[in-house]
Amino acid sequence: MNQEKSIFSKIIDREIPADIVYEDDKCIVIHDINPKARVHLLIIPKKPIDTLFDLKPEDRDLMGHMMLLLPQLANAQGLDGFKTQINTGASGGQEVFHIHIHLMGN
Ligand code: DGP
Repeated sequence: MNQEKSIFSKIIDREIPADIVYEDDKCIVIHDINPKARVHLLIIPKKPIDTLFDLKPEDRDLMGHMMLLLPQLANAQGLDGFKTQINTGASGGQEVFHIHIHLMGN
């Protein structure tokens, strides 16, 4: 695991500000600082997993939890459809090495 605290862990720990739309014991949801759609949310686990390549079998429930949140968040934002994206690895376009799901809708 990357030893340095990610920008998302700093947001989770309230060390830097973010526009938080949802939080529970497993994850936090914020507005992307550089939105690519009218609604662009990031669903971020509190557990600092670097990339999808680093997932362990014990992360199954956590990942399922985040997937189940997607339609709830979309409904709350008034979206009747949305796109999701998980960039993985530098060559996959990942910039922040702390797993997150992009939810984008217009
Ligand atoms: P990715 O390429 O999947 O790693 O996307 C990282 C996203 O995180 C990118 O769309 C911009 C967003 N982002 C980066 N830093 C911050 C930040 O400090 N606050 C917020 N809200 N979003 C950030």
